[in-house]
Amino acid sequence: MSTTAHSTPETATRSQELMALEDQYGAHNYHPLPVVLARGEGVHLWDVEGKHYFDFLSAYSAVNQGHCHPRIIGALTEQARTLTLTSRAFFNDQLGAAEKQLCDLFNYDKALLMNSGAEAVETALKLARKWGYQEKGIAPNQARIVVVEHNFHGRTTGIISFSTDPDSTTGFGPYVPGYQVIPYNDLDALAQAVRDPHVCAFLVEPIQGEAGVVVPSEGYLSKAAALCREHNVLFIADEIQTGLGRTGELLAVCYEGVHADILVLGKALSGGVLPVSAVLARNEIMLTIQPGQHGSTFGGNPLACVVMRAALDVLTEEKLTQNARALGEVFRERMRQVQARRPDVVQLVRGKGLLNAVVIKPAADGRTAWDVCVSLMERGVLAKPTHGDIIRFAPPLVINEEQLHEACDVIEQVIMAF
Ligand code: IF1
Repeated sequence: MSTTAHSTPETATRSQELMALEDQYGAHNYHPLPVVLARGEGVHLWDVEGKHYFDFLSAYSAVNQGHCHPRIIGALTEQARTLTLTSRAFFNDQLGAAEKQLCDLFNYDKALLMNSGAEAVETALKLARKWGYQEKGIAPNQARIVVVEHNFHGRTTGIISFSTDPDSTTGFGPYVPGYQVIPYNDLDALAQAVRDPHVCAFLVEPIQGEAGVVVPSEGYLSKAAALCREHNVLFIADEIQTGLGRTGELLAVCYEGVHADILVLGKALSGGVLPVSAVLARNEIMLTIQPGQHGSTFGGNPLACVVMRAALDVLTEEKLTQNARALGEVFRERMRQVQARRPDVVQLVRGKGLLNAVVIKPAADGRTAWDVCVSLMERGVLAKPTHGDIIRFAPPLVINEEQLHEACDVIEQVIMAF
């Protein structure tokens, strides 16, 4: 029982009451902006007091299809009345078709469905190691996987073992061995690392999301994939945040024609309706895992399968990738105009499609990107800073040009007044 009092003032708003509840009864593993959301539709969010916001985070790119998309919710409610979970001890009538739809859309032999993104990344790492031993002939327990600095692939103890962010690693050791960290966007470092015959895979985000929408040099991904092929190393693309239309291509690796050996998807795979993630690979890799060697209670459940199929249908039929490509250009042009007027505030603008970031120079009085985000929130635009000075802007891909300009007007007002 908590010993500290958590009373809220008599005139507390509903939002304040709800924030106090979380403060008293919830773990303090986040520091949210002080807004309590109650309803969402498309690009729109409303807080408990009914105030409207444009969502410019999309739950970190999990809501590419917009909040509560009617087609996805329809599929969810229909299946929820029918059959939600059987476990994989038995077959169900939705999994095969869902796996086929994934394999056809992304051009792979097989799919393995999990729940969270971290679980899918862990699955990819296990597949790579298994392949390393069985197909590449690496000595037992000697497999190594190359990763990059400032990576973000999830929060499990296995994944944070190769994080370079002290917030992700400090106090969570001992760490899982078998990883080598090299600089991002550095082909010489990769060329050197993959020469080690114990290396079975290279895991990389095509654009680093959490690091602050860090876009690598033109050609990095294709040359990295070529180096992996040359040294019989699996190229694992973590497209959990960059995939599913977010960057203006179906996958961010498509900009360079790269077909990853192992593709990892999550977040918007369900349109933000429930957790579903997937790992896709060719037979030679996927079949290194045999019955009983990997799984999850909810992995491949019929409810998630139906939701995923509707989310993918919405993505393709509503041409969200094309919209992200076009409106991303509009957004960056608007932000560059703001940068030109306030170069003392906007350090740079970067991104692809509707995954963008604006780097803010801290003000002389110490105000930071956080303060910009609080001002944006007060004016009805929700975005979140990362690493102090970077604001990620990632609206749902269903946003239209009029809504984009309306939100950009707010961003411009806030930055001009900063
Ligand atoms: C949080 C960050 C983003 C991801 C990539 C795997 C995962 C993620 C490229 C794991 C998840 C989420 C996690 C969430 C906030 C958000 C995030 F700030 F943490 F780093 F997007 F950048 N690969 N990213 O981005 O997927 O297990 O969460 O489903 O932990 O606060 P997950």
